Amino acid sequence: MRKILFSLLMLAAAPVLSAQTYCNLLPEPVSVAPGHGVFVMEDGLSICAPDGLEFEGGYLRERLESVFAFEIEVADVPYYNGIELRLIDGMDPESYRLEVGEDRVQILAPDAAGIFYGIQTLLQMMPAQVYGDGCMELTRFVLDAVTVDDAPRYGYRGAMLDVSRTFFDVEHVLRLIDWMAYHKLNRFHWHLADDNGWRIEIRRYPDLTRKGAWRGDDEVSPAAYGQGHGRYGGYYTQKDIRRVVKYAAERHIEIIPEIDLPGHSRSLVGVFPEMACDMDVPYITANGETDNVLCVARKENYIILDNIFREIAVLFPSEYIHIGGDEVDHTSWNNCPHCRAMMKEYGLEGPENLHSLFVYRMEDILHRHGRKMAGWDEIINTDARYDSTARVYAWRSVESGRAAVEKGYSTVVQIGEYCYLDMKQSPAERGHSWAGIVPLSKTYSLEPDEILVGSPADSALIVGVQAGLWAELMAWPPRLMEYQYFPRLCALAEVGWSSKTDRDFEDFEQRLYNKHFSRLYNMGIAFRVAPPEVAFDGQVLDVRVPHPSVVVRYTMDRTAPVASSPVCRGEIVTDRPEDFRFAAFFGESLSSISVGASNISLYDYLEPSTVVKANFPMSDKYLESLASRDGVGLSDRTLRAGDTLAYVFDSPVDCSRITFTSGAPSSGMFYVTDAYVEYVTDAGETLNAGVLYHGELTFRPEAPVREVRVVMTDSNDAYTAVFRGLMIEK
Ligand code: TNX
Repeated sequence: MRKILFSLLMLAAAPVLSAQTYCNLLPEPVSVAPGHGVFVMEDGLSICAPDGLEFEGGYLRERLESVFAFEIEVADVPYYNGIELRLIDGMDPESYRLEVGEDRVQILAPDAAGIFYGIQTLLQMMPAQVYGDGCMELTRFVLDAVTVDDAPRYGYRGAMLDVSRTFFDVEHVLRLIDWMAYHKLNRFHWHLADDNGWRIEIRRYPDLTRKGAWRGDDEVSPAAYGQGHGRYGGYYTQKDIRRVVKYAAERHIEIIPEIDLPGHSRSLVGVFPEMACDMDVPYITANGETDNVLCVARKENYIILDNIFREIAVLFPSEYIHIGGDEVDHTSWNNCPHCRAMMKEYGLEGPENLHSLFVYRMEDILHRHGRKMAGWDEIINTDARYDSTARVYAWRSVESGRAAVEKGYSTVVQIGEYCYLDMKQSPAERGHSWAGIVPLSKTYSLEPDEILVGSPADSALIVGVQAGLWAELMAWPPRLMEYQYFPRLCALAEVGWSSKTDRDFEDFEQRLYNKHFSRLYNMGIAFRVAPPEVAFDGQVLDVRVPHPSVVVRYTMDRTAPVASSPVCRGEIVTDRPEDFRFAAFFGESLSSISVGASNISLYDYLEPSTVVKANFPMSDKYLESLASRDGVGLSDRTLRAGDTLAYVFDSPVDCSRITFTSGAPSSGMFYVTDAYVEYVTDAGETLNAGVLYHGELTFRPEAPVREVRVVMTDSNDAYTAVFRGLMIEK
């Protein structure tokens, strides 16, 4: 009896186990037709992989062997009770049919890519541990009979990674490629050079990586984004690059390399200053960089670039090479005698046209190396017409994407408000926000035809979609890269693969919770877990637990919940709702940000009358602003040791906690890197409150406070530092 009760309970508690093995596929396939019976995987299971599919056969075996206790043979003839991979004619590229029958599994496709995607779908029918490194030791697994017919919507399904602002080593990149492959993505756009680091070895110019790949006090480029005073950086040798290109190609992913020119070229100009314009008018770009624009008129520049791209073209077999072309500050061209003369000579109206001229020349160089050119959407800012094969990556806005399509260019959609995974996922999380908050639902809602296309004919110009991860903020906290990519990259993968009519956000979210999160977990990805929704109704804290696979934990002292905090099962009756904090946990290691009830104010702040003083240059308007809690103040120069900012209160303030934070309000960039905080008590004593950690410090004063001082111990790593008003809790 007990036994029966127990198994009934188990059934009730584990609905996922009883679901059909072909449910919860992601991206959603074109069609899934349930069959009759089951296919039993047990000892003796074999894989048939004929000529040309050796890699695919071995790949499938390796994954399956991570869940089974027995070994699996790969042969080139089909066996009874086997999985057969077979190439057939007459299907669309990258499509496949996966048939699970009672006595065999077949994957049919016109090409190895299609076979590979069929394998991915089959893996999704297995226990999620199939993505792990093998401790399950199953002796048997039963697949439900089914036929999946599937094909991608777009031929270009990409992910972009900026490895310049934050360097990710080869192992990181290989892991990302695996994760992409699991999602049927097929293009990796590798942003290899930007202001903050040159990441690819060029044999002809060893200084590019010897010097240009490193930042720090004695390097060609100063540190950035709070990386501190140590030597920071890294690069890929050509051997590394070959390894990554091969690894990706085996997984049917083409790599498109990018060298960002003629702006965003600080790492290049740092190594070869003569490549910049011949002038010394200072400028600061949209990204806060200086001296990062190449001179268009200097002939030798094109020889150097030609030599660089010759090596790049040898390393990367991709159809396209990306030359960047975004966000060029025009100050240097407007002031450089050679650029001005060039504008005159060619009858160019302004610097935009000089930009187009530069892009023409790059296109020419790439053509000479047998490649087509791709660039960010600024390359079509003028009426310039590049070769009909040029490809535009739309990023700035829907309008700029529309312009690319209207001008007839093959277009990749990486529009910020949908596809920039460096944007915050909610207001309280780390990230940029210039393109808005980009939650999962926003990425999922991308429908390129609807936003970009005037006529049905234009639709063919949209070659696909891509998620981009810019890396200014990726160095900290650890694994933020994974948090930003996932699960938003899953959403983008479905946008790229599944037809419009097969897509539904709620259904997608259910598939994530039902199964895909545990797949990601087994892949070893530190993905983002959404925080619970909490509201207070006057007596009860009502906590919405998003799904049974997630556990919500709480604290009653305003600290962030940890894995040992008590579990919350719905409602909590309390008269101190502001003290509660909640977080959602997935598995043993992942948790959401911590939140309180969203409809009450969680903190009781004091707003004492304050005067702010600085012994370094800061304008009066900023000093005044800093006297209030939401104030912001920028220093007029890079900070130095000994610089001090003081918040002086009119009368001593009795409070429980004081928080100093720094950095731009949305992104946290330009924070105060090296400083400690001290405060003066009403008795006139000066006490040390501690050193800043990533630009922040919270302390509990021992006595009423007259003054709080932030004292710099070293220089920060930008042309400015951003201070913020104090948060003083009652
Ligand atoms: C704009 S996207 C940039 C990047 C920044 C990014 C930050 C693009 C072509 N340029 O340089 O990293 O914004 O979101």
